[in-house]
Amino acid sequence: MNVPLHRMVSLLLVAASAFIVTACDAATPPGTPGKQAAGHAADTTQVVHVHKDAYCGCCNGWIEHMRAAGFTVMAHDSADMVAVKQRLGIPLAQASCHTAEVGGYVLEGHVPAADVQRLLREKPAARGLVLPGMPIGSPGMESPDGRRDAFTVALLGKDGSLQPYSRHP
Ligand SMILES: [Cu+2]
Repeated sequence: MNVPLHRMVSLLLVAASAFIVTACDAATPPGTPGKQAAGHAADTTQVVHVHKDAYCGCCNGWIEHMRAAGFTVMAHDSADMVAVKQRLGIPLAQASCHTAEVGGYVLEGHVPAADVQRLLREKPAARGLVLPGMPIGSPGMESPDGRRDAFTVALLGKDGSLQPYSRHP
């Protein structure tokens, strides 16, 4: 059931965000916990601001993942995510569902918290991290059958260039 969704995603990324949300919701397991206390002590002093569509289920899954890793997350619903991505300098070819800001960096999509922590620790001269699409098995995109697709998070340069940042088998 995930294969058609996965194929659809790349096509949908340049389409209306409402379609992305629909695909997103379809892949989100029901019963995702709504609240989870952020109790871990970590290098997460900076608030993660997440821009998302109000009806995006997997966006909430990623938010819970970030909170579980110790981040403080503030969610901001937007009816025009394409405009948000353009404002924050996310190339549309790299688009996913939600777009986040933390510590002067942008985060596109279901980037694992460990990569964000490394980013904030190493502080490279870059615009941020991008994980285009919505890879099955990435944080917030967990599959009920346990499937995990390989994916690579890329470092987005200030000039729009991309280079591999972390590979997730
Ligand atoms: Cu998503």
